[in-house]
Amino acid sequence: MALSRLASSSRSNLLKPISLALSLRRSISSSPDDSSTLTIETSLPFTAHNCDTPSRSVDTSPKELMSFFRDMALMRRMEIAADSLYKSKLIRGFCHLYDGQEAVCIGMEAAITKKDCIITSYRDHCTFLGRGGTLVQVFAELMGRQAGCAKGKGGSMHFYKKDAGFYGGHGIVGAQIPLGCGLAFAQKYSKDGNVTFALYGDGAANQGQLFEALNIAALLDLPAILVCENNHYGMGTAEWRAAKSPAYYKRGDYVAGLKVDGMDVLAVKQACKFAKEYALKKGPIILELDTYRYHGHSMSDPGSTYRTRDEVSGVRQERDPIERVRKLLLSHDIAAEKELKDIEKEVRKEVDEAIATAKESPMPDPSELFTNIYVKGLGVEACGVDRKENKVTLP
Ligand SMILES: Cc1ncc(C[n+]2csc(CCOP(=O)(O)OP(=O)(O)O)c2C)c(N)n1
Ligand SMILES: [Mg+2]
Repeated sequence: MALSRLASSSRSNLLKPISLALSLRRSISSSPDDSSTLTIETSLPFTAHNCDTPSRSVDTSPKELMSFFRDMALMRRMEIAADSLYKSKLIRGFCHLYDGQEAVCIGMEAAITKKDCIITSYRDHCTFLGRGGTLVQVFAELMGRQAGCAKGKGGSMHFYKKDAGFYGGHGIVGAQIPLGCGLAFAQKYSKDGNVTFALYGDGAANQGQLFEALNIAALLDLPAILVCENNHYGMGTAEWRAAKSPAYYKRGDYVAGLKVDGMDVLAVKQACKFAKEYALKKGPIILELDTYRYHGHSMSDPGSTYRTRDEVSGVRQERDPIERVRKLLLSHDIAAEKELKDIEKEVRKEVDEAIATAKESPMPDPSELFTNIYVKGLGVEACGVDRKENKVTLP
């Protein structure tokens, strides 16, 4: 009974026709390397709370649209390959995949620089790639190898790339929100003109720490953009069962918010650009990005017990972020179908090669068990389980 209510109520909310994405400002014939400006209308209007709405007309170029297509296809393929590696037991432990949500990551990167910070949850593989991480670093980390971005010691949930402003990768639901506000505090303190995007899910949106962090961020006018990636489920719990008000963009009350179609990469780009400008002038803002995950919550969840297969295939058919860009490229004569298929083949090959390279990387040396744990020189003592054997003083 509950499941059928869930299936029918969420289906009607989740499906919005992809054809809406094709309401174009102008139609031109173009080439893939063309950097000239092309203006495209977002699929849906933005909905604002306590702030103006950005324009629905988004400036892009044929070149940018091609890169969106390629980058999202690469992320999709990477996550599907991670699924296979997990099933063949080459990846162990927790593993949360991002396929379906790619437009969030790609649209956000298109609006910001690597000096802006990003911090997110455990669903972090694509965010790392978007920040300039490599496929080999991703697969090596997932398989616990030395060449991984955290030397194979962090695994799926703890990707990190400080040199590109990526501060993880956090397994504790919601913990990244106050940490992200801390990053924004540092940015404000050093007056460096950059902002922090702290991403969290619709499940995390019900936690108290979000509101505590928002209060301080608003009091201090911190350049913090809190991004609720609303994929409509927290593990197997649908949003309507967990949230009295699922209007997450309004939940900051006195803090401005914007609701955005998170399956439309151009809408995400426009919203992130708007939010960055807003946050630098006025302080925190919430972006609610309406998105969807195709996989279950993690690899132990088939994702089919609390939602119907029809719901998943309906979103794929009507809102898929990659298909949306494919349609734009075709309708503007920027690329032919075959070129796009060739890109998908190239991407597949790139992923396979990266997996082969990652597999050659050795497992971490046992001595790595003692690195990156304590500050050097503290002389901390470690011992065996009986508290007597194997006592050593760590360097
Ligand atoms: C503090 C805490 N509580 C519970 C969990 C277990 N847990 C892991 S993910 C998750 C659901 C989070 O859902 P959401 O915030 O919507 O993010 P999504 O997985 O959909 O990206 C829960 C309850 C945890 N990791 N940390
Ligand atoms: Mg969720």
